[in-house]
Amino acid sequence: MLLPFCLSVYLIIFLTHSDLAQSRRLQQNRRLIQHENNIHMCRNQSIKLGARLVRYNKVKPFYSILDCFLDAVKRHPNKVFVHFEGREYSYGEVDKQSNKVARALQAEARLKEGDAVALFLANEPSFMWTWLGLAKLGCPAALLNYNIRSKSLLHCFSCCGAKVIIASAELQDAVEEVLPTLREQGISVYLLSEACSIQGIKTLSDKISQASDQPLSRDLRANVNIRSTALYIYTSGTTGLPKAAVVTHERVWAASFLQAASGVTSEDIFYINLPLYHSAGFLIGMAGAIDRGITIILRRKFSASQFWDDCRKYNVTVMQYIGETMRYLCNTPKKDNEKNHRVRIAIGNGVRTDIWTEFLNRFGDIKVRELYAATEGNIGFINYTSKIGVVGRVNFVHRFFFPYTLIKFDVEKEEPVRNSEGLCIEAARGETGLLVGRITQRSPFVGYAGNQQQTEKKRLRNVLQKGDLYFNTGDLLQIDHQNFVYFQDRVGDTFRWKGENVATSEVADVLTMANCILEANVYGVKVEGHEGRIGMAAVLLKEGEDFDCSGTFKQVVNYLPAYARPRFIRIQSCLEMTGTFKMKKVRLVEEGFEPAHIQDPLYFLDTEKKTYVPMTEEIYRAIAAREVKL
Ligand SMILES: *[C@@H]1O[C@H](CO)[C@@H](O)[C@H](O)[C@H]1NC(C)=O
Ligand SMILES: *[C@@H]1O[C@H](CO)[C@@H](O)[C@H](O)[C@H]1NC(C)=O
Ligand SMILES: CC(=O)N[C@H]1CO[C@H](CO)[C@@H](O)[C@@H]1O
Repeated sequence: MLLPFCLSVYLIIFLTHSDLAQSRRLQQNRRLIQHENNIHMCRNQSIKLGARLVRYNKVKPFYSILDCFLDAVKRHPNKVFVHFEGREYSYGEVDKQSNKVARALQAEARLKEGDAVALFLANEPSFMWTWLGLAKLGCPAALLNYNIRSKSLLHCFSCCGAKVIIASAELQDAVEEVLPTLREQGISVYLLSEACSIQGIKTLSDKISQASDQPLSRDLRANVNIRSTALYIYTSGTTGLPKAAVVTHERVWAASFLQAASGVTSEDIFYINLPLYHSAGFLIGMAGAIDRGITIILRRKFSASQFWDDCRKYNVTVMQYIGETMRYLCNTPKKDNEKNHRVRIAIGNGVRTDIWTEFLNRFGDIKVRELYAATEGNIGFINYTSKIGVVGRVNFVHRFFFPYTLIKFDVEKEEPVRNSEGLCIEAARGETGLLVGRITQRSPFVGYAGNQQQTEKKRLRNVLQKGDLYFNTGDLLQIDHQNFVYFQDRVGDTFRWKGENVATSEVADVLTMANCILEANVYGVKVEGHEGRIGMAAVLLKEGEDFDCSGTFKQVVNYLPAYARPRFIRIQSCLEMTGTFKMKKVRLVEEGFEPAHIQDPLYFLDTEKKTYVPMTEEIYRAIAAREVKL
């Protein structure tokens, strides 16, 4: 009998074993019994986690992830909390450091409970203790992506309503660029540095080092409860600039339980190489590690060549991944010792079936916990099956508690198919459909901070009945005859490259600011041997203008992070529209960037020459042969 358990209102865990029995019928009984035990353990574990969340919903005073950290500090002050660039920081040290941060900010910025503070920080331990310090003051933190600049940075900053921004010293230039606007708005700008000669930027490190490390009173955060906003995490929705998803304390708990649900114990050592500004790194990685009371190995950024050496050096037992991670690891040259490590669990999402198989063949018996969830979404799946390529398994009990469905989607028109009554049509078994989750009391959609319009856009009405309301995930999935769920693609106006989601309209806005471009249609195209899709644009030039290779390059590089830049630009004499005046993308996406197949003038963003250059067969071949770094 298969039993699903609801871990929380947002995350559902699927436990299943029948596929194992099917696919490995020939395996010995012993192995099967072992597996049955695992299933029971998982099931027991998820009952326990579900019960914990129910308890946290009631207990007074509210028990937050910060309280959990403080308990871990009491239990093992000398245990290493984080290893970073050759230094280790114990639970006790990080706690004291966060007290100092909280006291410095209290004195300097006069922060009080509920004030949002924007963090513009690199992946380093100061990210962790600055956030903990803010939590001690009852202040929600907005986690800004450190790759964003100028207009995007200002936009992200302003949508969380913060009056204070704290930046890493290495990001000083990016802050300086937007400083005049910040000052106009009366924002206090702090740099984690001892000195700074720029007027309007205050230093914080000196104040932190002078502050007392004594614990702060719990009264400072007396009003924080499970429904309070803990964080703002930015997501690239379907349109426009990034949006700040409101992350409540309840959601922090739900996400941090994923480690426990994946079988991580207090003995494990967790490797974080994903950015802490995303929910994967911050919530599943760091908050999850706090929940388990374990040691984190933190890296500034992912490095495929260092990966296994780090794992061996620090005895890493649990790794986190996104689809790209596994592909990059599989692309490294084969070595004799590559099965020699202690990694036993991998938690993440987005790995493709072929890569998943290759990864296991090369790096040994690692339990892959593939999950599907959106930061702001109201449903999620985690793979508890042994079926490669599957993100989860569904059944009727789950659908009863968390009603969702896959509906037929017209990729050409980029909208759900509706029948004569104006209702959506459910996709058949084995057919790809758009995943939508009904918005209910139990599975709410909190929405985006300060952006009612975007929140509304993610809502889909009249789906199966007149007047009903669903959350539109923007993801195409497939459910097969055995109830296994497969991720297919992402629809709408985003593409995903290097693990980041990019809103095409944001890129288009930047392109049309270039002098020569009148209109731009931005989309992502597949590149052989890479995860996701790389940015490409079809553009219409202004009357009488030629394409300005270097001007457009400057525009793109000044305003967009590397992963969002259109690497290919195709000049068209008119941009094709749909009946509802949306730009048509489907054919452009299919046509890709092969010069032999495209009559329009085609350009390539050459990072070495620092300009767009005409796209040639030679460049095309070099990309295919991976001689050009994308
Ligand atoms: C799960 O819980 C049941 C009873 O609640 C217990 O009998 C069983 O041994 C547990 N299984 C594991 C693997 O912990
Ligand atoms: C890793 O484990 C080995 C053997 O148990 C131990 O000697 C070593 O100190 C550990 N390394 C770290 C960084 O904890
Ligand atoms: C819990 C569980 O069985 N998870 C599985 C998810 O899929 C991978 C790929 O085969 C398995 O290795 C995991 O065991």
